[in-house]
Amino acid sequence: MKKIRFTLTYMIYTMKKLSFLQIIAFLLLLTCASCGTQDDLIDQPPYEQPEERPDELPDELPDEQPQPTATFRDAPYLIGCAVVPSLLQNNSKYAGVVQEEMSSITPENALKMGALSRGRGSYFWDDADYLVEYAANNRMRVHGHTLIWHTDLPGWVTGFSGTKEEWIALMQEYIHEVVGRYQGSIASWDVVNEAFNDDGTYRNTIWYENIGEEYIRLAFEFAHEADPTAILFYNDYGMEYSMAKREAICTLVKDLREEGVPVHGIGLQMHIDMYRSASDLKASIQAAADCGVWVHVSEMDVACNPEKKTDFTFTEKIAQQQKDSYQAMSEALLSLPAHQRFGITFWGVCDAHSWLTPAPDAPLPFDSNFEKKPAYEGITGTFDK
Ligand code: 9MR
Repeated sequence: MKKIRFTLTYMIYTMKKLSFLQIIAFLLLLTCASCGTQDDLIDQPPYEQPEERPDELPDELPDEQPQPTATFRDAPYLIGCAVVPSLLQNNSKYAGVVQEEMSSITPENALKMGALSRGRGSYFWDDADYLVEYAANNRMRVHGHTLIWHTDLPGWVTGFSGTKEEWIALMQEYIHEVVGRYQGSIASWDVVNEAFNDDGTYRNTIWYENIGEEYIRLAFEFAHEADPTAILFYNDYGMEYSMAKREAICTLVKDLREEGVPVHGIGLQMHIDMYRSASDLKASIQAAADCGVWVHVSEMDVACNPEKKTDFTFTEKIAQQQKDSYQAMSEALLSLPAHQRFGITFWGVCDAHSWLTPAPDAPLPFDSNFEKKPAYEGITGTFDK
């Protein structure tokens, strides 16, 4: 009682010493402090009783947590595949694998002249537009395949007759239209595809016949004019088995670059079979890299039934051999400086949709049910080596 009386006397004494405004401020402060306390209580999570702790630790500690397994998206280079718009649109498993695993796509056919060009100045863009938009929505790179090739040409081109200058104008117009349309959204192009025979001589294509070997240089220049930011590739198969072709491609690329022609990369298609030696793969990748350009393994698949036997079975032994080929390829790419690894593109999403599998075969890292094959691990197993 004595204590309360003392406190009241002290408060009255203090208040007498304060101005009116100071008293109001003091009272406001008291009110706010009490509001804060109530809010804090409301916000507090419900109290939880701590679980009872065992007095002793169990005799055996649980095993280490399993490490998450690497996926294609963890690769130290971009992994992609060739895609078909109708399958992306209508097959959810197909779309699922592309979305979960791929960082890059190449339209398998939608950007070929035969698919795009309906007549001079007339184009069918729908499929290519769809893929470019799909890639943008899924944050994937698009690699454009292919501008100048000897096959898959529209009838109006194979039937065209004109002077060399008219052929050059036709080619220029086409490259400007296509590359220009996708400027900034298609990162890279196979500008010229398969210009050499296996013996290293020029393939006698409609372009070579009508323009001469100069058509290659011109195609790169036209593509660069249409999109100066695009990475431009010479793309071909066979560098792993033909020394003559390897030599011809490397000489072409080095010569063009010395002349200042914008050639930025070599695409090695790599349609190989499981009997191809790891040293062949490595040597061809290294030869391309020695040209000082980007290296793209651009259409890889590993045929397991190159003899096209009708009674082919994909045994465990074959699966292992195929795995070794994919592993060797990834190791070869990883042996290059990072700034030269453009990536690996598989030619299809799964075995069922490969260009090879009208015949019995199993060339890709995903089987026909979109399940991962040993080949998948062959690749992911190289990532942290
Ligand atoms: O896989 C492609 C197939 O669907 C087409 O019918 C064919 C003709 O356009 O081209 C296939 O892809 C080829 C690629 O464009 C160039 N390198 C060889 C590929 C397999 O033939």
